[in-house]
Amino acid sequence: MVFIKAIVRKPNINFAAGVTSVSWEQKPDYELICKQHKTYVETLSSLGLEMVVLDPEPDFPDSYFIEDTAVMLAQTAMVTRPGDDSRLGETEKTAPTLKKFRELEFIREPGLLDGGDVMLVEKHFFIGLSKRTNKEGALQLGEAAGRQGFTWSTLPVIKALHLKSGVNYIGQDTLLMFEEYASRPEFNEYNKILIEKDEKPAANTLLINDNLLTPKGFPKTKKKLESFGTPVIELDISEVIKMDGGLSCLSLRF
Ligand code: CIR
Repeated sequence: MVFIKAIVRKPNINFAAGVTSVSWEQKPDYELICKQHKTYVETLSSLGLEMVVLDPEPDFPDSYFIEDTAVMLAQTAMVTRPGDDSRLGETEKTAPTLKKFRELEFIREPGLLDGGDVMLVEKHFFIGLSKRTNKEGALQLGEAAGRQGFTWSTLPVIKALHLKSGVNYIGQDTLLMFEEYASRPEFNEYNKILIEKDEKPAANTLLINDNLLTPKGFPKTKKKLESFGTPVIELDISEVIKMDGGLSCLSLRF
């Protein structure tokens, strides 16, 4: 799939007040995340994507994790209902921009869904059931996707916040994943590259127009990706990882 556009939101100065399970050695640094975010935007732009860069949202410290607020389908954008209360209002902030590109659909109560739980592999959506995404949310997204020519299925999220914290499609029928997913029957037909236990954040590697964006600082994963053959671009997202996020969370690509 070729991406031509991406929407991102800049982090706000209070971003460290967002939800996280990570215990920091050093508090997340605002100047540094701004620099890392800028490099991310420039990298996507250099890969041919037209970037829509939204302003920070002071009321929502996690709102630069814009991926969680919508799922881009073929004709519509599904506006989500994020599963953490503190993030529910973020969708209203994303919707006006999405409307410029797609008709909108909405996950309705009691559905909950975070975009981070949604992995598209060619024409199939894997939807993770997690603390943030429930069956009703998955069903509503699946039915909308089904109307637009996609297939879909659900699976439980293992040992992480979101599905894509632990498994991502890197092209050529191959998934990069935590060991815990390797025996899942859903993934039987795919080639697998496994993430070592001490490199978990590297599972959130992002395929963009025949390049793999991977977080900096995970040499074993980098080596495996380099042998895979697709060009690898390392990005330093140390401050994003401190907030339980990764490369995919920072944009909506379409
Ligand atoms: C949260 O807990 O919601 C944020 N601090 C991290 C969200 C990461 N988003 C993603 O994986 N799509």
